[in-house]
Amino acid sequence: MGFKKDFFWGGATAANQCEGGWQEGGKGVSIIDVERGAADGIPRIIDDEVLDGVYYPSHEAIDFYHRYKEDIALFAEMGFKTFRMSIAWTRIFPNGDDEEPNEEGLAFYDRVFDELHKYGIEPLVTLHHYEMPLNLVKKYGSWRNRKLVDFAVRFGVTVMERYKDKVKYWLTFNEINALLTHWRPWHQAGLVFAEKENENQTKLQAMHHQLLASALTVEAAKKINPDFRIGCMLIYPLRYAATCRPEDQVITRDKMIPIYYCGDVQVRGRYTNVCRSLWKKWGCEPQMEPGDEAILKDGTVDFIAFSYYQSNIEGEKDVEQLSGNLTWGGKNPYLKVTDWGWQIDPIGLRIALDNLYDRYQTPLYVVENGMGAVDEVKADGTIDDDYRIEYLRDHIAAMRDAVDLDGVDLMGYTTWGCIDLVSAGTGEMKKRYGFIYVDKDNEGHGTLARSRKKSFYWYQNVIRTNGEEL
Ligand code: BGP
Repeated sequence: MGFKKDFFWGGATAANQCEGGWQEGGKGVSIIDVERGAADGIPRIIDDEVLDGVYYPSHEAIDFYHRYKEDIALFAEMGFKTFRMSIAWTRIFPNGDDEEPNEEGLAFYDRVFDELHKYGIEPLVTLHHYEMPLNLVKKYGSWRNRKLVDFAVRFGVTVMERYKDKVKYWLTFNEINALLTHWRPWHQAGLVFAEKENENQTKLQAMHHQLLASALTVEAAKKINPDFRIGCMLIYPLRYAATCRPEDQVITRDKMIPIYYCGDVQVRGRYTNVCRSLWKKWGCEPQMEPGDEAILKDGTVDFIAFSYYQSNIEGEKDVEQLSGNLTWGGKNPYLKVTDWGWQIDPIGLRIALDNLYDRYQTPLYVVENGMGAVDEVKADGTIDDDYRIEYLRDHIAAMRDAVDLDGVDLMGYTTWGCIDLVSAGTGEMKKRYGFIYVDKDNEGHGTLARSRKKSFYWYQNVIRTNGEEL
């Protein structure tokens, strides 16, 4: 009983939130490099180009680009079996439409993978994690343009060929379904909507292009190395009906449709009744070319990776709404919230695992979970993040129940932001998830020095005991 012997314990990051080095090694400008941090109630803003005198959090981030050796040594000290990271598209194809890849960028990730393997840490690599070359947004209108499929497949095939003996586990698009449910340009994969544009139509079309790119990449990957294991990656915000009124169950199911939309295509290989019901509701559907259905059918994934942070409630009447960043949906009187208004629901993770496994019967991988919180560094340098330990402990216990009691096939668990990094939602450093503290503030001040929080030692023991001692 308990977690598998070869369970993948580890942590997760994304290139644009940790690497920095935005102009180094021939890297091109990414859409994230022109995005400011949220300030004084003003949400993140995307500029047209890098402006003088403006602070962009991604430019230096936590400088993983130069400090990866030190960081990987700390992950190894915790006993990580895996490390989830992404490859910045702009390091490999600076403009996205370049004919040839950038060797310096390829060589950087060679060094990172070699360093991980030195400690026996298996990389888990996301191809697209909320960034893309700014050039593809400006010149082609991002994913609304079918040309993006070819550029993305070229990027995927290039890195898979290059790292075929160094990386076995891949994810095509981070939280791919967030394109349908969220409203940030990077959630919507570079889409900045034009006036009078039919947003829902554009979303469905852009989503179709991403699903094609994912399927074509999976198909090509299997030829590059038949041992590759490739997953989709879904955002999974659980939803409960606010009351036991039958109408509220229907509303809740409806709200889950965009959440399941991509899983249905990427696992089952076709637009299901669930997907088609969204087309009906939105009054539009993606335009397909002959052969597209076959592409989707042939490019299904081996496993489902997902992020889980919170649950919400849905209903027709009097549902008090939450106000935190990236949260949407109603307040649950039985749950506490984080400082950023995200509802804390460990049992919800068990339910999420059950829902996904019951529906798809495909191995699952929890690749993001964690609690963004303000940490206080004491005078002696220690950081007692008991709240983080409590959050993770309860979620791991719920995960164990899903495995032991419900029979879910679970591959691994990578906590989000295992080292403090830039928040995707707000651009802040203050919203910390890490076991490792990074000395840097929201305005970019700090030494970037790393230090171990109390949770560092706690997680080390969790991994040592394969989740037995929480
Ligand atoms: C997920 C993203 C991550 C990460 C996380 C936490 O949706 O995949 O990139 O950022 O959310 O969100 P935030 O950084 O806004 O706290």
